[in-house]
Amino acid sequence: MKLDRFIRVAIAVVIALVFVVATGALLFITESALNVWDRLRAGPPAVLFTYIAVMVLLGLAAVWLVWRLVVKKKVASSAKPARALSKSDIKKRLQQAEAKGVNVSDAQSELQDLAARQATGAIHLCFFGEISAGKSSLIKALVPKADVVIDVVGGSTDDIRHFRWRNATGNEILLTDVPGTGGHEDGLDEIATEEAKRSHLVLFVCDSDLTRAELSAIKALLAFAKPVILVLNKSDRYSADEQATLMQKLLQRIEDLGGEIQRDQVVAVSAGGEREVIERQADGSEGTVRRDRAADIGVLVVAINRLLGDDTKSLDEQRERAVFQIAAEKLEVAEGEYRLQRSEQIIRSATRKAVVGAMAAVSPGTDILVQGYIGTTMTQELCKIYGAAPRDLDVEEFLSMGQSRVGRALPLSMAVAGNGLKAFPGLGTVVGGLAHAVAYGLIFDALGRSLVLTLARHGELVPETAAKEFEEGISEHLEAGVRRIAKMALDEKTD
Ligand SMILES: Nc1nc2c(ncn2[C@@H]2O[C@H](COP(=O)(O)OP(=O)(O)OP(=O)(O)O)[C@@H](O)[C@H]2O)c(=O)[nH]1
Ligand SMILES: [Mg+2]
Repeated sequence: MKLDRFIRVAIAVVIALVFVVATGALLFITESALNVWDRLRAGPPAVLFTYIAVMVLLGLAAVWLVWRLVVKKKVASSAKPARALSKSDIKKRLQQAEAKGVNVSDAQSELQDLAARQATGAIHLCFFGEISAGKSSLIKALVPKADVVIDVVGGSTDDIRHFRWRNATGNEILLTDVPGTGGHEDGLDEIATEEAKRSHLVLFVCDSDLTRAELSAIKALLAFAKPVILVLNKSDRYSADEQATLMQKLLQRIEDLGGEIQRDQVVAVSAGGEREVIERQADGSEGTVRRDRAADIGVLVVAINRLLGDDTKSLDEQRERAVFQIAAEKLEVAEGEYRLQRSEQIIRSATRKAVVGAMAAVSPGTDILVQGYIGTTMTQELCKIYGAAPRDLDVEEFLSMGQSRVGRALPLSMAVAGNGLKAFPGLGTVVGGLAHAVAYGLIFDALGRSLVLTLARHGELVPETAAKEFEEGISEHLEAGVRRIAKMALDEKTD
């Protein structure tokens, strides 16, 4: 209670003092201003106007400085542009990335492949769907000579094959057989999905109601503006009533997707395939023989012809845009790899400087550790790699937040460093200064890595988030970097 009263009195005294000082300052400023004003008015008008102009300029400069320092700069967004990419857009992006040193070969070969396909003028139809839906069988039904692999065991197609087919309208058509999705082999789903996106038209093959995975695959294709025909295969397995109910369900699901697939683009067929039948032989014995099942794919051919008959030019433009999008995605992956690689170099160089600095210092002070020149440079360079343009204040804030966590992290870092150095034989226990240097290096390394993680996630420097990441991930980062940084310190020592 007594203390409370004391604080109140102290605050009252401070308020009184502030009032007196503020009043005095106001009086002083007013008097000076009036004085200057009177003198200016008495003098020549040119001096008055020059004076006003200088004051206005100084005011504007101050506002501009405050704006630069305090108000957030717009961060260069890495988000994808909403509009479709044009040829010149994607070419420009490739050139810019290549100039930076990004490996653009994957994206580039996507465009080269497109050019080669465009030169032949062929229309690509891709049979896509889950394993064993009957994609290869459908191709065989359309092109009996096609040497596709058909098997009851799913996963029989494991690469991309094209088969020539001429339809009634005389279009040059290539039917593409791709691996089924949902199999066990890694990477095949991606190969199949990419090829489907490269085609003009996708025949999405299913053999029963659509699963959640199939629905999301169709959605992904529609997001690439792919024309899709939904093919219910193996309809011979269903009675007329069952088939009607199933078709009704499929049509409903397609409608729920937003009506981008017309009702006449959903067809029920039977590719045929083979079936095993038990036959009585001439000698009276029974044996199993394989017989071809008759195919019934007329409605599919009609649906294909209707779509192709429409306007192959706009199909071609749609396909081109889809491939540009694939190329842009590949470029983004390459840019991500490039950023990681460059960040690695920046962190390594900062860590090395921290280790060298700590070894050179007689008694290195932790206070200058993170907030010093090395920390600032590393933060700015990493931000630049991720297209973030942080305010100087944000960089300072992040580093000072990081610094405040260093105190707690240092003992742990020292312990990890000491342990790590034990892995190098011949050092014995005389590793005091060295352990310090490694511990400092580890902290820099952890700081850089947590910053990269948050930059990759948010695309900008959010000091609090990055500092939190540093605090939470520190023990993991320390353990991950210790051998590398201990070796770095030992190399420096022997140099
Ligand atoms: N009953 C019936 N079976 C079919 C039909 N079409 C294909 N099959 C059978 O379904 C199985 C799988 O056929 P595939 O053509 O190899 O299927 P796929 O989609 O190419 O399979 P993956 O390449 O492994 O993804 C085979 O045993 C075919 O005989 C059909 O219309 N009716
Ligand atoms: Mg197949």
